[in-house]
Amino acid sequence: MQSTRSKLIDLLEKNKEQYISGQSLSEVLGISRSAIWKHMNELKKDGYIIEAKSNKGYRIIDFPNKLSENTVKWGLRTKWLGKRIIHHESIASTQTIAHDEARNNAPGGTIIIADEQTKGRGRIARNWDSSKGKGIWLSMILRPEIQPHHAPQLTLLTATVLADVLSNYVDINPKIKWPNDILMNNKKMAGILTEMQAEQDQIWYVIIGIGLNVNHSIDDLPEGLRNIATSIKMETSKEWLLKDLIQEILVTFERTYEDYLENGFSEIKQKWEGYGFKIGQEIAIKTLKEEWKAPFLGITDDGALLTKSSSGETIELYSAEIDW
Ligand code: BT5
Repeated sequence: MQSTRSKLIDLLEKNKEQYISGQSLSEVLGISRSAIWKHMNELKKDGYIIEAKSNKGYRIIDFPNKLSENTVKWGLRTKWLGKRIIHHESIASTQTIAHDEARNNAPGGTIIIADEQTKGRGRIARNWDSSKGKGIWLSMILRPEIQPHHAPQLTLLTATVLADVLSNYVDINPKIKWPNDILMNNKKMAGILTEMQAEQDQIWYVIIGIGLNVNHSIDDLPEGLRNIATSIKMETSKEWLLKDLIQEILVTFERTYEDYLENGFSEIKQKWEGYGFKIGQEIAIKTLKEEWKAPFLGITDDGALLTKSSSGETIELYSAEIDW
């Protein structure tokens, strides 16, 4: 259910051009005028700029460039994704909270975001640097009715969503490096971590974690990442509103995901290959048994990497060490 706070923000947003009186707010929301006044003070603490004029009422002037449940919800044009948002200023990892929430029956579409993660996670216990206020550190809970072995398709889907937002909204030309890195000029700008709880033929829930570097200058990155990572600001020379980018990601994700559930993976696959890093070019592959070079041909329906064996047959690789 929509909280009184977000209803209040909606009302103020819809009446942006004019003042709305305390009396009418209290009638519409069914709460006292002093309760309205308390909510207004809370919104100001969140960073909203609200003008209050004695015979006229309230008017919203500006919203904060600070994440909160309200700022992300304000103006969010999704049907179900992000209808419930849990925001933390500082947390070990949004993935951990998302797992706890999902186990406690949180609905699909629940979003966890944090300003900072102190133990952000990559794949196979690698770290994800998540410095305060600089990027989007977000996990979403999904409950798709798909076969568990199709879940890796969701990682590829998410990568195309991020690439679409970066191309269409930010206006840069990203590449997707198999399986889950978003690159700009050969440096990593975003990573995706998909985790799930499932039985043999049923998914209980999927958690998709997105880490996207947004307003980092080079000095905001740890030294070890400065040669291999980048941010939207480093590529565009300007600051971006995190809230706007999150909304773009959520809207694009919802549309793409619904389309995928209805029509399957083939469109995503095509799109992915359009963004694919080094498609058609030679890569160096290393398995436990051998090392060889072969062209990267594309991806399969279940997200495997399509290439040639050392003897020239087309093969699918699910995991291998690849030197790009
Ligand atoms: C990933 O892992 O790329 C998945 C990252 C997912 C992060 C999100 S943030 C929200 C949610 N909560 C979490 O705790 N995690 C998810 P992987 O492919 O394993 O890449 C990890 C490697 O990327 C590290 O070993 C570093 O080399 C590099 N790296 C770490 N932090 C980075 C950053 N901020 N930007 C670019 N590269 C980074």
